[in-house]
Amino acid sequence: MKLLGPSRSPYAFKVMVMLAEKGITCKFSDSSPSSPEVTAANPLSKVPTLICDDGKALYDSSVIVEYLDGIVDSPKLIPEKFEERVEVKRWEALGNGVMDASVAISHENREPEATRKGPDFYAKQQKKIDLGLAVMEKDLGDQRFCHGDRFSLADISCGCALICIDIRVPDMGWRESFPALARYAERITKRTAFEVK
Ligand SMILES: N[C@@H](CCC(=O)N[C@@H](CS)C(=O)NCC(=O)O)C(=O)O
Repeated sequence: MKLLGPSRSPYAFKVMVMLAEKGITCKFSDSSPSSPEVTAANPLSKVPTLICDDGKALYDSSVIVEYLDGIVDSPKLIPEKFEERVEVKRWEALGNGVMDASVAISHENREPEATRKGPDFYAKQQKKIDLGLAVMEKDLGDQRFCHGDRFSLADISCGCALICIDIRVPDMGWRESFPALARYAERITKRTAFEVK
């Protein structure tokens, strides 16, 4: 198996954490979305793209993590029970949405100031992050893990989203407004799997 996509992509990083948590060996290629390797495998030219051992390409981090959880039984990071599965996937969507908004802001910040989109764009993305974190803060409460009593894809998604904000929007200062998430981030990012970067 080979994972295409630089670890600075938060979506690729999410897959790398999943690989590490599952103990799956995989080759990595620091390929950009427009590289020939990615465009040949993924019609959407996006990373992460996973090339499976049979040559099949999988894309979108959500599909890739589902695949990885399925090919190795333990530890199970996406619950099998329907309601729990949906709940964990909801956390995943929340994490991905916060990453989308953070990535959108950081991309815009790289544009020349004169051609940048206006304050409405920034306010819209910031609102997604603020409201997303507010739901995470409320749902996490004083639990040890995002869902249930053990580590799951919900934690990978939430942890990666919080790391993504720190990297992409470093001056956001979210920790004061979301103290439970701040404590959680401190704890969860100490897991070995989050040190794969
Ligand atoms: N929903 C996708 C998002 C992937 C994504 O947008 N990746 C960015 C890199 S961080 C990309 O490939 N951008 C190139 C493009 O959108 O053309 C996932 O979870 O994998």
